[in-house]
Amino acid sequence: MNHVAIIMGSDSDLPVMQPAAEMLKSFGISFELTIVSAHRTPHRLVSYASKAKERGFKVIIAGAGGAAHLPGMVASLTTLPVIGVPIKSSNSLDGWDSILSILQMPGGIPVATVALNASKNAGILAASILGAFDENISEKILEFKKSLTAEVNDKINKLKKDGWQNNFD
Ligand code: RP5
Repeated sequence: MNHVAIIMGSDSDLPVMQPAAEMLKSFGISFELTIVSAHRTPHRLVSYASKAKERGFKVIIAGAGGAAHLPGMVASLTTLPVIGVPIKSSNSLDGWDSILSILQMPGGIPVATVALNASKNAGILAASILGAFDENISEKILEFKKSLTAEVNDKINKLKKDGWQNNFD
């Protein structure tokens, strides 16, 4: 059974959405990835979102650019948590169109919106939601966070080696 659904408005969104898939893979979380367009396949959107829970998904990650109605519409049709990824696409002015379309939801229909093009964070957030009920996933997220700390520590040491003064450590 796939635990996470990754959907996007177009195949042109794939390069931006791929890091979400890679994060899920690294945590050993199963997912499916497909195109659902709010404007070009509205009936598919209704059908996909309405069936997502009965199909066994626990979280939906939805990415779209421009007038990005996909995440909000999906959230209106399911009780599953929906994570929205605003995408700076070919039809975006500067990305704000997509950010605001996904972020500024009316009261009652939340979409957990990550930063512009930040599908990596969407993958981690989806894992965190599943990790709240699964110790194995939670441990993998902890390891991932430790690796981030180790990376920064290496950079701190490199700065010191390069001669930058630091009286803290
Ligand atoms: C949005 O329009 C999609 O999510 C995509 O970001 C954008 C452009 O789509 P294409 O014209 O590349 O198919 O609905």
